Amino acid sequence: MNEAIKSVKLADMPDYELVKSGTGGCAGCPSPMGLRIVGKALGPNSIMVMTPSCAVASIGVMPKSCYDVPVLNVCFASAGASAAGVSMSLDAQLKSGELTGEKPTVFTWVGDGGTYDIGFQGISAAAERNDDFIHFCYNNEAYSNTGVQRSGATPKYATTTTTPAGKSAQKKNVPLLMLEQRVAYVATASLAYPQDFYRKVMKAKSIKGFKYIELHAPCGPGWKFASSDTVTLGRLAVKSGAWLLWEGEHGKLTLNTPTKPLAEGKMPLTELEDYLKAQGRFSHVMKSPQKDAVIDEMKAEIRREMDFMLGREKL
Ligand SMILES: Cc1ncc(C[n+]2csc(CCOP(=O)(O)OP(=O)(O)O)c2C)c(N)n1
Ligand SMILES: [Mg+2]
Repeated sequence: MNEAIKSVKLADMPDYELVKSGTGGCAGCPSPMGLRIVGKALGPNSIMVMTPSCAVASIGVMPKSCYDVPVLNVCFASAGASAAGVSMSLDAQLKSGELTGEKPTVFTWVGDGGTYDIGFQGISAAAERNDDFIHFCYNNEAYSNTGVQRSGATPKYATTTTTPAGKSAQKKNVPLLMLEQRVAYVATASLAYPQDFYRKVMKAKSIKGFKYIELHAPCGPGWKFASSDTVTLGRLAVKSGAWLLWEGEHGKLTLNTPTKPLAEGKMPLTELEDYLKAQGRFSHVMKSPQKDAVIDEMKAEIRREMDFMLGREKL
């Protein structure tokens, strides 16, 4: 691990703003909130690759853009290939002398639909080739932009417009797949822990090769909570164990605070019910006669994942 990159206080982060005024995102949207931190860590010498998503739909009307860096907006399947191409072209230009100075940081900003489902093969292939860019998945656990359809990242029992009675399948775990692909760097992050997220972006910037960072991104309209509660939902997810914070380099896993003390039982978990009842997409569970059994099943799944990650950390 690159120990030189320590936690930075919010007040000590650079003033640079990647997201300008005029974003068309909903109030409380996690995407611009996350991108602001990304911009502070990466700075203006960056190039962003995006696929269809809320982050693209809220960019503004051409020729205006709310993003301060060059943006390449590509189709879903090609985020991995496009970012790899941009990065390789910059390498070639630096080699030929056409470009001088520091190589711009190439990064993608893609939703969970674009990462887990539609663009997965291109991202997995870039990871396997160890192409030099950061893939960010901002995971709002649904296809929010098109009206909140379920994705591979939607948790079991959550309602979406395509799972009106609650999703019946377990969610995928793409960060874990990336860990087992032994990519140069992989991390999970949360909007409620911006210093942890900033440090992880700084670390990814310092490493050459393929980096994957997944940001848990609570979506008010999709999950049905008030726009002022985005960070509260993010914090409840981490404290209840519904979202785990960890990072890995070349397959070596480290659990981060507070996930590690929570998993080890050194800190009490927040009741999962507090997380579930703070959002409308689980309201059918809270009203169901099977409520206790469903919540017990969810808690057992969290325990299983925590135990798995504690064991995996020792490898
Ligand atoms: C190949 C293809 N299929 C479907 C669409 C329609 N579409 C546009 S945005 C979107 C949802 C994307 O979901 P996600 O990547 O999670 O981003 P979010 O909307 O949640 O920000 C879909 C399905 C498309 N543009 N291209
Ligand atoms: Mg999404």
